[in-house]
Amino acid sequence: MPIEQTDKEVILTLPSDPSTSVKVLLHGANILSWTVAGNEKLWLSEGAILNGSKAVRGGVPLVFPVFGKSSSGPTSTLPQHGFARLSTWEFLGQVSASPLTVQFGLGPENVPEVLRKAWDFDFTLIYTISLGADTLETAMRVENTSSVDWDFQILFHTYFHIPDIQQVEVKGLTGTNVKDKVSKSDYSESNTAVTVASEVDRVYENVDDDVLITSAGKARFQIYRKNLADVVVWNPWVNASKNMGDFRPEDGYKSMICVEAGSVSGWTTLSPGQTWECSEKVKSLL
Ligand code: TA6
Repeated sequence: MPIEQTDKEVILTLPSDPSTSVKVLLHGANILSWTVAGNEKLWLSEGAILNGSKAVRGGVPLVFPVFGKSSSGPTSTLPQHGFARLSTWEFLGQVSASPLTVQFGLGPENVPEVLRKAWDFDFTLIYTISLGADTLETAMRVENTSSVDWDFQILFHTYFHIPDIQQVEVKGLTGTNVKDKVSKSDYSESNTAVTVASEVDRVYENVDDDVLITSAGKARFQIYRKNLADVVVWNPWVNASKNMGDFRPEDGYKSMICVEAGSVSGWTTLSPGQTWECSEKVKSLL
């Protein structure tokens, strides 16, 4: 069955290779798993809470309408990373067989009341997920269905599974401006590859090149982005991992890296009736 649906999840399985699949939790429309020929490509915490009571720690959490915490404006009363990952999305069905593609939808009626009141605008999100032989494409269509302008940020908060964080390099970021949340500084990335040997929490702004993740010198993931100018790189390392109750095992930071495609360094304004689209396509190379 290419598409299986339960009351909590939707599972896509390639007819040509049943060991290539994607599992989506309706809570947050959070991709929990992406396998290619039986190999898991995403990292999901063993302590992830999947009962809808909080955001999922791992896979591909969705960030909308705000990245991080906003100190002012309509999103300032929302929790970190907004409400998209805290809401139960509607499964809208299959839209194509090849590539195997499904859609999920979110509107104010799906958002928990306290969050809807905190950001009280009308909107529609249509989230499209496509599974190829060695690719996963995620796309979002954002529509302002209200009578006033509103601003948003958006990001796919992807947790990639990698064998050993100390062998990872992230390429394609050279020369871009960095907002470094650990050193609390801004600078231009001078390294030809970003490596991780301590906590890393950086927003790379207006990244022109395609991003490549390598492991032990071998290309592992190629990331293609449309309308997602920014790339966030995050690894919590030892202490932050310990301090997150749902980040397990505590040394799980050794097996993951978040490389997140987003439009987060500024704000996008939508007028009534206006739509905006973005997409990220990840090709698994190993
Ligand atoms: O994307 C990086 C980041 O903003 C980090 O600052 C860290 O907070 C991470 O997201 C996880 O955030 P969460 O709200 O999921 O614990």
